[in-house]
Amino acid sequence: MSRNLDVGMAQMGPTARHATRGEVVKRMMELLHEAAERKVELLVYPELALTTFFPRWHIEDEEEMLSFFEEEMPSEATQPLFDEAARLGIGFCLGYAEVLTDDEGVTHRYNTQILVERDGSQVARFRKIHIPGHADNQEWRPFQHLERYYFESGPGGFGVWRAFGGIVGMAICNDRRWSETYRVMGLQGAELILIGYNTPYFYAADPQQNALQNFHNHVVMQAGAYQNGCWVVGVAKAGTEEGVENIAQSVIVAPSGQIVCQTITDGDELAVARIDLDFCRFYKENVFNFDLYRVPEHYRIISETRGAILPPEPE
Ligand code: ING
Repeated sequence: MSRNLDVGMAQMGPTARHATRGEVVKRMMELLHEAAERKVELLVYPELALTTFFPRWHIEDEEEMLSFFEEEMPSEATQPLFDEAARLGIGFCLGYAEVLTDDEGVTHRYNTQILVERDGSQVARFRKIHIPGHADNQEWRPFQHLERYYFESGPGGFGVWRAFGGIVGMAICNDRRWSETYRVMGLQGAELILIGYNTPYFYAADPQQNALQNFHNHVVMQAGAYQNGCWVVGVAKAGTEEGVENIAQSVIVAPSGQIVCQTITDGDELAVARIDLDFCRFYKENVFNFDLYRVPEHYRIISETRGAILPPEPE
C-alpha cells in the first residue's frame, strides 16, 4: 500500500529590499510552471517568500514597515498565483508577513504560512511560534535580526490537517530548531511537516556557530522527522540578499531521517521527490510507537535546575 505524493521544493534566491510583489510573484509563477511540467502536487515556498527578509533592518517608519506585510491572502498581487495553481491542480504553502486587526480592534503582526490544496481551497494558516532574534535595534550587529520587533508569537499552536491524502502540519524557520515543534505535531499523527526558512550564515551571538549552520539546519529536521516518523520538507530563501549570506540546502527528509532530496544552488531552484506517506508507518508502528513506548506520566521535571545554564553548586 502506498500513498504517493509528488512534492516540489520551490527554493528562492535573494529578493531585494525594493523588489515589487509583482516581480517576486513572477519568479514564484516560473517555479510553479516548472513544477507543473514535473507533475508536482504540492509545492513548498520559503518563509516570508514575498519580500526580502526585512527583519535585518530596524524600520521605524510605520508605512514603510507595513509595506512588507499583507493585510489579506490572497492579496491582489498573489491572486494570480493562487488562480494558476488551482488551474494546474497544484497545492502549495507560502510564507508571508501578516498584519490583522482582531475583533477587539487590536492590530497583530505574525510571521505566517498558508497551506492551499490542489483545488485552490485554503487548508490552514500557521503563525510562527518561536520568534528568534531581538526586539531592539542593536548597533553592534553587522545586521539586525529584529523578528521580535516585528512579530508576535502565533497563539494557535502547532496544528495538523487532513490534506494531500495525509496528515499535514506546518512550522516556520526557528520553529524547526525546537524538538517540541515536531513532537506536538507527531502526537497529532503528523505524516508531513512543511517548513520555510531564512537563515543567515553569520550568527552574531556566537559566530563559532557560523560554520555549523548547514549542519544545524539538517540535523534538527532529520531528528524531528525520525523521532516522529514523519516526512519533513525544509525550503530556503537562499543566497546573498542585501549583503547577508543565507544558507540554501533545502531538503526533503524521510521518516527514517534520511535526506532524499536536496537543492544544489543558492538561487531560485525547484527540486522534486515522490514521497510515500505510508512509509511513516515503519516508524510510527515500531520504534516510535508512542502509545506503546512513551511514558508521559514519568516525564516529570523533578529537579530545581531549569534551562540550559545550570546555576553554580551551592557553597
Ligand atoms: N532565522 C534563523 C533560524 O532560526 C537563527 C534565526 C539562525 C536562529 C541561526 C539561531 C541560529 O533559522 C529565522 N528566520 O528564524
